Parts: sequence; C-alpha cells; structure tokens
Amino acid sequence: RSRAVTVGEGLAVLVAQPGPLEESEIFERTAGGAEANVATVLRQLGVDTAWLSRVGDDGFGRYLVAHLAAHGVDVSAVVTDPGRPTAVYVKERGSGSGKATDLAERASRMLYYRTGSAASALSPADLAATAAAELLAHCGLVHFTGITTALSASATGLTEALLALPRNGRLVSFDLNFRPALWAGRSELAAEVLARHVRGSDVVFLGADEAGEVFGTDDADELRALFPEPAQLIVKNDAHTVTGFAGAERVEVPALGLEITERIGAGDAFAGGYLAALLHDRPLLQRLRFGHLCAAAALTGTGDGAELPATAILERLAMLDEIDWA
Ligand code: KDG
Repeated sequence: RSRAVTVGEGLAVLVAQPGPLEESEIFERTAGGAEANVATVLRQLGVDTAWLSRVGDDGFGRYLVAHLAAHGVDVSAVVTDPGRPTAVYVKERGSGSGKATDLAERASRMLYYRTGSAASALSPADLAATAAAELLAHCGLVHFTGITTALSASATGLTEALLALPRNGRLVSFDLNFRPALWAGRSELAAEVLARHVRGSDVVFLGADEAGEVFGTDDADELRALFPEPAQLIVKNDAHTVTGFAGAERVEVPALGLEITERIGAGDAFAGGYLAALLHDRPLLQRLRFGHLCAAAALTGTGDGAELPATAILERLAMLDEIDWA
C-alpha cells in the first residue's frame, strides 16, 4: 500500500545548453512536473508513493512513466490518453540565478509546450477511477500543487474534488507553485482558487516571492496571519531562510550556503524532504532541515529532479546542530 499519493502533470524536460535558446544545439532530456518530482524524492526517502496522472501514448509519456517506475514510484493508476500529447517544456538556461532580464544574470526560463496535453484533461473522474480511488483510500498523505489547478477547468475540478474528499485521517499537502504563464488573463481567479486551496490543506508550502505576487505579501508572519487554517505552513524565502509554522511553533532555518547550478525543481525537493520527515514523525526543525538538504540536491544539478544521497546520511546531517546552516 502506498503511503503517499501525488497528483499532477509530468513533463518531458529538454534542458538547453547555457545561453540563448537559438544557440543551443543539444538538449538533454530529463523528467519534470512538480508532483512527479516530489514523488521521486519521497520514494528515495523510503516513503511508498504513487503518482496519479495522465500521459499521452507517445515516447515522452512512456519515458516519464518508466522514469518514475525506475525510482520505485507506483504508476499503476497513470492513464494513457491516445488522443493527447504528453506535455513538454524547454529549459532555457540563464547563467545566473536572479530575475534580471540579461541572460548572464537571470535564472533559467521555462518554455511550455503543454496546451491540450494529456494531463490538462485531468478531471474529478480520475479520482473516482478504481485504481486511483483505491490508492487514495489507503494513503496517509496526498500532495498536489497550484500547477495542477491551473491546467484547465477540469483540472481545477479535480483539485477541488480532492480537497472535498472525506479525509479519514489523510493529510492534504499543497504547494502554491504559482506559474503566471498558466494563469495568463486569469489572475483574479488564480488568487481566489489558490487561497481556497491553501485554506483547505493541512500542510502548505509557499514561496515568499510567489505569495507576494498572488496574495500581496511575502512576509512569513503576515502570511501566517492571512492563512491561520493549515496546521503546517512553510514559507520559503528562496536563498535566505525558511519559516515553518506548526501549531504554536515557529521555526526558522536558513538555507544552506551553496553554489547554485540551477534552481528549478528545488522547491519540489524541499517539499519531498519535508513531507518524508513528517511521515517519519520528525519534529518541525528536522523536517525543515530535511527540506533544505533535499533542495540542495536539486540546486546542484541542471535537471528538475533530485538524486539524493542515502537517507541515513541525510538523517545524520539533519541531526547536526553544529553544521553551518547559514
Ligand atoms: O517545480 C518545478 C516544476 O515547475 C517543473 O518541474 C515543471 O511542473 C512544472 C511546471 O509546470 O512548471
């Protein structure tokens, strides 16, 4: 039986060579999709995990399913749709990590090729399908993000239905993952739907920057005041610090000072690390440290996923107070 289920779109990622896209001759194919990334991290940390999604009947779809299966993720409930393609995105590599427009300064950019994709047809019916319903009935945690919600009206229907399912002790985890390109022309709807998803979930991850864009503040305490509902709220201020709120606790853990190769996917690795530690009953401080350690694995590679060292090593590191966490 799977203990965690993640629900969302997987994408084949074509990582360009650093520099302007028009000059990239070689693309490295990797796997992405926020919920798929979280699934592979959870599985590497010893959590039985299933991924619910839709892929096209094409090479990229078969690759994604094989990639997740190779990590030990249960893909038995993934639906193949012969009528729609698997989503793709091209990662144009900036050389820096900031938001400047100059390629030498700014972070990578995502170019989506996903309109009408197989996963954009996700709908509430996918939760009711026998294999998915069975997985959901027996898991302890379900994780999804604001990307799934943004894909289409039917996918919004799915995330709303997911939140409305009887919990039976199951935790719902939600990562805001605000992707403006997917909400173009619908920013009011985005703020309304995403706030509802934050309020309806038990564990919530907010990037400070994106929360600022959607909810008007990037301040951790103001966000907590705005969203007192989730039992656990984690506000990530990218390069600096992560603030975790759980019950009466408020814990801050600075990010590891690392030479960053590429940021995309780090938030998913953080969520995976945090959630695995949660499912292993670790206290808030260690959950946040686990998040940072897993994010570090994603930050130091060019793909979106994180290939982790042995859990025993991470556990040892997460115990050490004398590490220079700054
Ligand atoms: O968090 C990383 C994801 O953004 C990436 O893997 C692609 O899911 C993706 C998306 O929709 O942006």
